[in-house]
Amino acid sequence: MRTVYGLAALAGLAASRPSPEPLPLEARAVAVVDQETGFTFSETKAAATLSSNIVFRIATPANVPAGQPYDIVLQVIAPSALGWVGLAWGGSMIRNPLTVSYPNGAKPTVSSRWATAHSPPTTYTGATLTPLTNGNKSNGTHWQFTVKCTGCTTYTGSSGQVRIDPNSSRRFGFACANAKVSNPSSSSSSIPVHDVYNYITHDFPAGANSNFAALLQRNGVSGGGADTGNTTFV
Ligand code: HEM
Ligand SMILES: *[C@@H]1O[C@H](CO)[C@@H](O)[C@H](O)[C@H]1NC(C)=O
Ligand SMILES: *[C@@H]1O[C@H](CO)[C@@H](O)[C@H](O)[C@H]1NC(C)=O
Ligand SMILES: *[C@@H]1O[C@H](CO)[C@@H](O)[C@H](O)[C@H]1NC(C)=O
Ligand SMILES: CC(=O)N[C@H]1CO[C@H](CO)[C@@H](O)[C@@H]1O
Repeated sequence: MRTVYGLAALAGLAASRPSPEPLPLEARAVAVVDQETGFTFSETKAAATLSSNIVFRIATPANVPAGQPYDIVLQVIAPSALGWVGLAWGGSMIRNPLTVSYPNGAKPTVSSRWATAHSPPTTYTGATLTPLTNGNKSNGTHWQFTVKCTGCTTYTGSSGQVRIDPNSSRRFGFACANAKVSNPSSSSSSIPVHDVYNYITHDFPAGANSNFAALLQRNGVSGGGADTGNTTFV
């Protein structure tokens, strides 16, 4: 992605003109250090309405070996007005991990789902979501959760095995609804259909953490980089 920008800028110079604006769907590498958990997240904002965003943040271990599965930390901040928000890791609703959450008093509920059609998704056990001891909360305007996910970045999709390359950008789908879920304390609550769905392009490298496993430990969660459970990336 950076190379494409560089070439565009050079082409602009050669023509003695300002370089063109990046394409709207180009991932923007925005790194955010979250003081509460200590993780460096790559952040992408998704428009829920004309005047409000859902903030999606992903932290990855640095130096994931090629081809290896790896855990991530997902942090989401959502406007209180929303009844639920969801992230579709494969960029569409069907046959990829869906991470759905909804407000539940002081602490949001996070739920792993999977859809085989454009109908209510069911529980997906291929991804495990573990809340960190920090970063799950709500106030008058927003609710926020922070979880480790094992299984969000590798899965078997419609056309076989998928592994999100931690060195790349990725197009995700997201969705949200105004209506509240029926049983917010349950991770298997039925959820009403979305009012909005759309796409974001997320840059993974901006969220690389060389001390990923140590940061997990600081936030009360074991595990490390790879799904082997080895803390290779401290
Ligand atoms: C709660 C029950 C749900 C129902 C009944 C439902 C139904 C649908 C339908 C009918 C469409 C096609 C819309 C169109 O063509 O205009 C769609 C698209 C979509 N849905 Fe859902 N959905 C549900 C939950 C979810 C959840 C939890 C997510 C999580 C992110 C999600 C993400 C998407 C996305 C990204 C699209 C657009 C891409 C695609 O068509 O696959 N949906 N949904
Ligand atoms: C990811 O990028 C870094 C820095 O460019 C490189 O050192 C590393 O080998 C890459 N890893 C993979 C798995 O491609
Ligand atoms: C409410 O919570 C959100 C998400 O944690 C935070 O960004 C925002 O600053 C908080 N607002 C106030 C007034 O504390
Ligand atoms: C995990 O760690 C153990 C103990 O250090 C080692 O024997 C094993 O080979 C490691 N596995 C992987 C996949 O790195
Ligand atoms: C499991 C869980 O919810 N852990 C924590 C989430 O974060 C808040 C603080 O932001 C803690 O109070 C919770 O214990």
